[in-house]
Amino acid sequence: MNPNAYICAGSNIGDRAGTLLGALRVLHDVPGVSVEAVSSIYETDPVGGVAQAAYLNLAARLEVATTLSPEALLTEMQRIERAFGRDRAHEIRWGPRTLDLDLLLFGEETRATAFLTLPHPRMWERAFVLIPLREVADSRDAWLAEKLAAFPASDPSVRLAASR
Ligand code: A4P
Ligand code: MG
Repeated sequence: MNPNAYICAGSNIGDRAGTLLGALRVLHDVPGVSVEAVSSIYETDPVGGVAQAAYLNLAARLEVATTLSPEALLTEMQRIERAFGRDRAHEIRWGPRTLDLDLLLFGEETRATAFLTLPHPRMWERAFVLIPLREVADSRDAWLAEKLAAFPASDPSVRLAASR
């Protein structure tokens, strides 16, 4: 069976919602990737200590062909970030960006390289990731739903902006 991958998308510059939804359309067109579920869009307070505008964030569940590696998927995600105007050379860590695509989980794969760490090392600390992720967790990934249920279902820093 094809593995599920989970991603988080964020934007705090420009047409934030248009960017997030546009990025998902492009991702769905990547061979071997099917966007199966998309969460509501949330407006979220910036995390990371850099003063900047509020983000819009969402989470999505992808079904990924077994021929596509986690590294290949992240490479496609970074290509999409660039296509939506992301310029890593001129930005600060945790600072504002048109589009950030983070790979949270890829089946049961684990990685610990600079290019790719799986599961995403900061996901369990971030309400802006966990609250949308609850909406798209597959019953097939029972461990995930169980783990997410241990976190608060709401947080004042994560506000519903557009229901799915
Ligand atoms: N990388 C390693 N593992 C992964 C992974 N699982 N998913 C590498 C994505 N990338 C991964 O990422 C830096 C490097 O991480 C890349 O070279 C990639 O190969 P980046 O996207 O270039 O830089 P970044 O996003 O500024 O850094 P970082 O550390 O990934 O930050 P985060 O954790 O993505 O946080 N506040 C709100 N409310 N909403 C947000 O969406 N996002 C951030 C960025 C900060 N504050 C936020 C939000
Ligand atoms: Mg990132």
